[in-house]
Amino acid sequence: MAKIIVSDSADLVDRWIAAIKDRRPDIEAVPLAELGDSDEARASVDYALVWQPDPGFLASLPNLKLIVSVGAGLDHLTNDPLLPRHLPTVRMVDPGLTQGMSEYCAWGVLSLHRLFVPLLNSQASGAWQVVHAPIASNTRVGVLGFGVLGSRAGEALQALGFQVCGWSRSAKQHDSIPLYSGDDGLAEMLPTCDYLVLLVPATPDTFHLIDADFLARCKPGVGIVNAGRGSLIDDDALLEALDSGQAGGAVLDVFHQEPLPSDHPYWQHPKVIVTPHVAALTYPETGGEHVVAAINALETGEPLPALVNWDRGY
Ligand code: NDP
Ligand code: OXD
Repeated sequence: MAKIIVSDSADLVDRWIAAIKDRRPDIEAVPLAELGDSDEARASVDYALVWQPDPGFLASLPNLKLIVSVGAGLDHLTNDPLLPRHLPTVRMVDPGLTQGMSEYCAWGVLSLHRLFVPLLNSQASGAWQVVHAPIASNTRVGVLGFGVLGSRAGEALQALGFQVCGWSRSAKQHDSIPLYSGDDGLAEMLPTCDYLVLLVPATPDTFHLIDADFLARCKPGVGIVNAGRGSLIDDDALLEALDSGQAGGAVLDVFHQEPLPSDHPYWQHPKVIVTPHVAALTYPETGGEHVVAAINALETGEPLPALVNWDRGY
């Protein structure tokens, strides 16, 4: 019997095991915590469904054939210098995660657009302070990273009435959303956007994508929603842009260091909303379909869904 080990937060492990057993009762799904340390136990593992595995753990499984990331992001794996990159690895694609991300991005853009922070401050001081938001149809949102999550978030924002455009690494097309790619595409798109939603993955190419030069090329007062990864933003540059007015506000879910240190200026900044990496979660009940699809594809020699290409970093 093939075996998959499951490592995720304690409250989710049993739900993953049920989700896998429902679809493939012939696979033994075991919590990582119950695997044991013997060579025999490690040799019995065929597949691994993991979130933040201990460095070196995956490399210690001699018969491992497939790694499935619990998250859409991969930095929890690439932090491991011994990650067995020769093995097929698949990113998470989960309708529940995608829906959550669309909700978060819509909420983040609306929070900035509808001046939610000043309104809350007015309430706190008991002030009846009327503020007016610009018309959404005259407001352009650029989604940086137009993959599984970015494309759905862009469509949700478009459904709310915003003009939406997207940016990706490779040139792509969408029926109703103009798309840009590469450095030239970014240069063309940036000055036209009132808000930017960040949904590119953390790779060497995207490290500090949002730096002083990038921010200077944006429309003055640009609002930033970062649901991708903290490494995308040079924090000093963003803080400077927020203080000078070049950036109008930021909704930030992900940070270089998590939890965000208690003395970080973002916490108290009057133009920043901080959320604790909660933009979107993977749900075993819906994500289980993807895990089993990946195993089925591996076993039957079909192309794997959401297979990671380590040469491009995601
Ligand atoms: P995908 O791989 O489907 O999409 C990534 C997108 O980013 C693609 O459009 C890709 O371009 C683009 N991209 C990658 N590198 C570059 C680059 N150098 N320049 C321009 N575009 C680039 O990933 P997902 O949509 O599934 O996930 C995106 C990210 O969201 C994850 O990596 C993770 O960091 C984050 N995330 C955050 C969560 C949270 O709770 N905060 C929850 C889940 C995910 P192309 O289309 O050409 O490949
Ligand atoms: C993910 C995340 O990558 O939750 O899925 O951040």
